[in-house]
Amino acid sequence: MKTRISILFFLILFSYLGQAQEIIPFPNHYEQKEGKLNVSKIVTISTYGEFSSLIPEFVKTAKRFSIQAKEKVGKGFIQLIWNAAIYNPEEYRLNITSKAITIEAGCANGCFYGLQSALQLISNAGVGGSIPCASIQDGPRYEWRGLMLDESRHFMGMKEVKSLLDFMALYKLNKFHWHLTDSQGWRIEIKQYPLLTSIGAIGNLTDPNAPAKYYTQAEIAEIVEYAKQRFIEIIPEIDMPGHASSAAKSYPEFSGGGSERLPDFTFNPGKDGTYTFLTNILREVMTLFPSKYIHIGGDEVHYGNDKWNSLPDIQQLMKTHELKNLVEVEHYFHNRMSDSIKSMGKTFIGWDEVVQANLPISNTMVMWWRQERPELLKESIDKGYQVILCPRLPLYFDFIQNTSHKYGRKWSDGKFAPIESVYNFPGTEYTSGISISTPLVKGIEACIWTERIHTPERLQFMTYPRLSALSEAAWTEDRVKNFDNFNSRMNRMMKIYKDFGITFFDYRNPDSSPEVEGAYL
Ligand code: TNX
Repeated sequence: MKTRISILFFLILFSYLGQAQEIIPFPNHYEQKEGKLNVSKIVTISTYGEFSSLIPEFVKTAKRFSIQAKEKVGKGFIQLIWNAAIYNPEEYRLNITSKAITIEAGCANGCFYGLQSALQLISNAGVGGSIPCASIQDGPRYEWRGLMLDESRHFMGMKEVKSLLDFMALYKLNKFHWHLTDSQGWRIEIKQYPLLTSIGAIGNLTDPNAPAKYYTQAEIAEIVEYAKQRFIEIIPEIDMPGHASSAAKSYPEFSGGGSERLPDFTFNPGKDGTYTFLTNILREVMTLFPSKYIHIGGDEVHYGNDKWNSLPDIQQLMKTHELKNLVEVEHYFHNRMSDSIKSMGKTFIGWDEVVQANLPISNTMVMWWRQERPELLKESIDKGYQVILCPRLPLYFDFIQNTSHKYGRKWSDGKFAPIESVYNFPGTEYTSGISISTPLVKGIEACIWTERIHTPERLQFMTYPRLSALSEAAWTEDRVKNFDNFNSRMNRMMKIYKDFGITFFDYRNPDSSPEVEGAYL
């Protein structure tokens, strides 16, 4: 079978010239050899058996260029070869000889990553250019290489999400954590509870009366499939029991009230009906997302649970279960939700507030976000929880990336999140004294909170190029990482951004890319 197909969008930009080894994230073993491989206009990919069904899956919409896929081994310019001896599903070996590029992997994921590297090399060289012969042996430093997007505070929509997924695929990032609910808007259709979207999806942080914006279940399914083709797993987050105003105002019978500043901020942990309501929601959510994980937030409940002190249901709950204070009520809530998640066969993920809730070790993952509280990271590891590192500094992309920027966040001491600190993560600055080289630390994740990001343009400005630095932090071992070398590889990456109309911050020439205005100061 010989099909004319076209390749994953941006990778083949034959007009650019550059150094062949300009791969981002940089491979973990790269050895240059004698000789070179010339790149001509037609690139064929050949494979057979295990990987043959893979090609049409990911080789999709063309930009400027098309390739030919052949189902015959040994014939293509790029040859995909299944190698059962490569156990890590994400690992690949890539060999460039003067005749061809071979990619060996034991799994489709590794093959996909090998292709990403090969296609970067080819596009860097350009038609008529050449790639130095080399041998690459590569696999990720972390198995969890994540990006989170908050679509509640400001809804970004399908086009932006797909574009993020495309760049995640280029960067070998593999977990998209989707913050779909929060006080400012409920963004996922739940058929059993239609008011969640007919009421709860109205508004955003800038305009509480903005027309309802949310994803239908059909749209969610489309995005999940789009991600799957790029070897990205989507982990939905339904935040509870705080950050819940949009749901609590849709179904006030489950509201646990709020504070003066944050009305209806919580669900009511004192009512059995609340657990049924939330479990039914999660059950529907789980049918849409094949991931074994579900994130239930759990953060910042104390911001708006004053009302719990006076709600009779909660006072009764405290008596019955001998709960001494509101934190214990919170923990009780987490345990009940954890039970229900476990009974549905999924793993519970929560923000680092859940560390002290006594949740089952085997079924809980913690996201450490409070960089000023390293003791919570230590406690998570000591207790045996699996952990993802996503400390605000330097991994929250709503923090500014340059001193001249005004609209994003800064920490109280003036610290923010420049690209270099993302690149150097985990390093030791934020995790000093804590042994993070344990298998319990599954990986790292950057979070894009959108209180101060109200348009796709600003979303991109805050994301790029820090996402490229994140990818290298997540994929590449310390012994190979080098910020100066990364900087030189960014020249080409910025051309890719330009070519695809991405608004990015040119961190080496700040004046050339002024800050895209934020929602408010
Ligand atoms: C903290 S991270 C939050 C979010 C905000 C973010 C802004 C976390 C678990 N909670 O609700 O959007 O800071 O940087």
